[in-house]
Amino acid sequence: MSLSKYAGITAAAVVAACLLTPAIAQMNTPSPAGAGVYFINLKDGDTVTSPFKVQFGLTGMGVAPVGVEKENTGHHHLIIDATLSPEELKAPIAADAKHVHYGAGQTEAMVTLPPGRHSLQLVLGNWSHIPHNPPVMSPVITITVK
Ligand SMILES: [Cu+2]
Repeated sequence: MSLSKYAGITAAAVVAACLLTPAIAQMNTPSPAGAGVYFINLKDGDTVTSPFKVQFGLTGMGVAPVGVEKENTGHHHLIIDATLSPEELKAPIAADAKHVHYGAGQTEAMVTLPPGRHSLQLVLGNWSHIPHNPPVMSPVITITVK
């Protein structure tokens, strides 16, 4: 009777939902061709005194604060002594001492680090902290803090 028909429709709907889920999960915000982030005032091999200023450069996109969902925008993240795995590039960026968010839309910051060598990388994140697709990342640079 109609129960089996209903169950059949439900099963089809569940299968469809399962097939759609991976596609939705991979749909992070697209970035336009040619978009890039870079360190304006630091280059690989520089020596600095802590605290030091870091200026975030961005081409081909704009800066928007956290929560503002606007095409071709994002906010800066400074990744310190870490890198993001392919999986991490598809999820909200962690928030800790190695993953610093500039969610108010800052384009520069004062950074305090202990003496020694440190790697730095800029990664743009969308309104919900998820890197774009393809990710907008600077090269990793290594600096020495005196
Ligand atoms: Cu963020």
